[in-house]
Amino acid sequence: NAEDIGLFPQRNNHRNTLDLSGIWKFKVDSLHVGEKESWFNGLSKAQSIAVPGSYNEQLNGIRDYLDLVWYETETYIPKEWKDQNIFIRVGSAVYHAKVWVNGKPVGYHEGGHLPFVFSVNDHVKWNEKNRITIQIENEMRVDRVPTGNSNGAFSSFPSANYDFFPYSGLNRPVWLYTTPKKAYIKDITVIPNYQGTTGSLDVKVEQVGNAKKGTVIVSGDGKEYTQEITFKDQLANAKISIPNVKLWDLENPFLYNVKVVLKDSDIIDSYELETGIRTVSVNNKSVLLNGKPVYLKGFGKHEDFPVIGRGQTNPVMIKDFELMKWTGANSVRTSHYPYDEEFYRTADKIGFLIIDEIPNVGMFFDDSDQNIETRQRISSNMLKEMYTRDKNHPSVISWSVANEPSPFAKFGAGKETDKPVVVGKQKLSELISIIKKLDSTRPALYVSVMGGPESWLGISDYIAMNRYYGWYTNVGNIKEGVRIMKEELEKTYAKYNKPIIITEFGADAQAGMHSDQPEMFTEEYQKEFIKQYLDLTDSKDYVTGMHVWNFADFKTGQGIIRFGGFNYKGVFTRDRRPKASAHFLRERWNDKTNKK
Ligand code: GCB
Repeated sequence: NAEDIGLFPQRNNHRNTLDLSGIWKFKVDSLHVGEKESWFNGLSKAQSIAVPGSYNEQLNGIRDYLDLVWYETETYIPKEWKDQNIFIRVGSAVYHAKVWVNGKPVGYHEGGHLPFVFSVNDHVKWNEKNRITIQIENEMRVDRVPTGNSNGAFSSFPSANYDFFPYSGLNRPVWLYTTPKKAYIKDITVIPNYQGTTGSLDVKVEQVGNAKKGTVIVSGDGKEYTQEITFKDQLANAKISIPNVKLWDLENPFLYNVKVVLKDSDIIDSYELETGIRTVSVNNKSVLLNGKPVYLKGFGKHEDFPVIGRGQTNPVMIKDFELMKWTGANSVRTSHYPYDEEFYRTADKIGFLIIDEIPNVGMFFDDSDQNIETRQRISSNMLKEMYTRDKNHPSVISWSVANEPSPFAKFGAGKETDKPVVVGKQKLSELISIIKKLDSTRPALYVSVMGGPESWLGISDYIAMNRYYGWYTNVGNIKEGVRIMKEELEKTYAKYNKPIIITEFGADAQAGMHSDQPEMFTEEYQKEFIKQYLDLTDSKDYVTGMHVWNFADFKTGQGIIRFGGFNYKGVFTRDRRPKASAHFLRERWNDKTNKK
C-alpha cells in the first residue's frame, strides 16, 4: 500500500524536509516476537546502528542474518509544519518493510532498491517526540525479485540466485517532508525534444487538490520561458519552446531548470527540477544520442563498499564517477538494481549515460505458474516505480527489465518449444512493453546470459549480452573464447539486424598477482581478456558499446568460485586502486586515434 513515490523531497517556500540520517536503535527479532510484543511502542535493549548503511557488517555476528530486524528513531516535528501534509519517505529498505509512526501502522512495501512514501498526517504528535519504527526482513525466497533459495545455478550462502552479497537494512536515507495542504504538485513529467535549433519541453503536471491554475517556468542560458497552465481533472500540460536550444550531451551536459508553480489567487506550491534536452534512439547499428551514434564505453557496477555495504555513501559515489571518467568511460549500467538517487543527479551534471535496471536478476521460468506470476507482478511494479523515480534524468538512456533471465533455474537454452522458453519470452516481452508504454522516448532491453535462448535476443531494442567465453567456458584460453564470441556476434547480427552491446565481459584478477604469460586470476590475464574482446568488437560496426564487468571488486556470498567472499572482476580493487586493466582501459579509451 505504498502511496505514489512522489517527487524527491525539496525545501522551498512551500515545502519542507527533515533527513533522519544518523544513529538509530536496532534490534534483531529472530524469534518473530516483535509484533506480538508491540516493539513498535519502543525498542528495549536495542543496539545502535548507522542509517543509511547496510546492517550486516556494522554489528558483530549478523553478517549472514537476513530475517526480521527492527529500526527505530525519534524526532520532534517543527511546529511550523502544523498546517502541512506530512509524509515519510524511505529511500531503500531491503527487502520487505513495515512502518509505524507513534505505534500506529502506516504501511508496508516490497522490493529493496526503490523509495516508498506514506502519509503520516493522522499520526504525528506536536510538542513531543515522534517515534518512527521500521521492521525489515530480507528472507531469500523463490517468489521474490531478485530471487533466492531456488536451488539454482549459484549454490552460495546466503542462498541468493545471484552472486552479489544480499546486504540488508536501510541502505538510503529516511526523510520526513511536507507539501501544502490546500493543493500540491504530486508529479511532474518532462519530455524533451528538439527540431533543428529549437528545443521543446513537454511538461505534464499532476496535482492533488483543486488549484485552478499554474505556471511553468523554464530557465537556462540566461533566458526564461514562461507558460500559464489550467488544470482539468488535476492534470495540466505545458509545451515550452526554446529557440537556439543548448542540447544535453557528453561534452556539454547542459541543464535547464524547470519550475512549476500552483496557484489560485496566491501561490500555493512550487517545485523545481533540472533536466536536459536530448533524444535517444536506435538504428540498425548504433544507439544514437541527439541523432548521432554514441559508443558506450564503461562498466557494470555495484553499490558496494567495505562496512557500509550497499549503504548510500556520497564520497564513494563521487569518487566512482571520477575514476570512471579517468578510464575514459562514458556510461554505466546500474547492475543489478536502481541506484541511489544522487547517482543519477550527478550523472546528469557531469554528462554520463545510464542504463537503468530493475532488480530482476536470477529469474527463471521452470517453476510453478504461481511463482512466475508473483515475480512478474513484482517486476512490473518495480518498472513503474523506477520509471516514476528516474524518468526526468537526461542521463538515463535506456531501461533494462532483467539481468540474465534463464528458462531454467540451472541455466541452459533448451529447445524453442520447451514451455519455460516460450513462457520466458512472453514474460520478458511483457515487461518490455510495460516500460515502453510508460516511456516511448527511451529504448528498452533485457540483458542476456551466455548460453541462453537465441530466440529471446530479438525482443530488446538493442541486444545486450553478458559473455565470458575464455573465463567460465574455454577456461584459460582467451583466443578460443574470442573466436566463439566472434561467431556469436556475427550470427546474432545477421539474424536480428540490431545493434549489440556487450553488457558484461571480464575475468577475475587478484590485485598484485602476476605472470609472464597471461594466466587466470592474474592482472595480465584480466588485461589480455579485456584487450582481446575490445580488439574484436572494434572491428564490428554494429557493436554499440562495451561494458566491462566490473568497475570494482565486490562482496559476494560464500561459494567455491568466490575466494574469500569476493568477485575479483573489478578493474579497480574494492578500495578503488587501479589494477593493470584500469590503466590499460585509460590508455585505450582516451586514445583519440581509436575510432571507438
Ligand atoms: C554474470 C552476472 C553478474 C556476475 C558475473 C560473474 O553474468 O550478471 O552478476 O557477477 O556474471 O562475475 O560471474
